[in-house]
Amino acid sequence: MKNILLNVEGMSCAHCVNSIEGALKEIGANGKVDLANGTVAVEFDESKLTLPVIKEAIEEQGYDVAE
Ligand SMILES: [Cu+2]
Repeated sequence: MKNILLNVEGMSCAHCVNSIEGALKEIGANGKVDLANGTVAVEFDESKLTLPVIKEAIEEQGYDVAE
């Protein structure tokens, strides 16, 4: 498993947390949102997922992932 920390803009409440963590779960990743820091810790299997797929899942929910 690989762990990454993404800076995500636009997260402000529990709804955002659920949207993002739910979207990550759907693609098979384990996400943990930190609202105070504006970050999402993502744990995923590198043989099954790639970073672009993870970013897309978050962006599809309406949030911007910073490089
Ligand atoms: Cu929200």
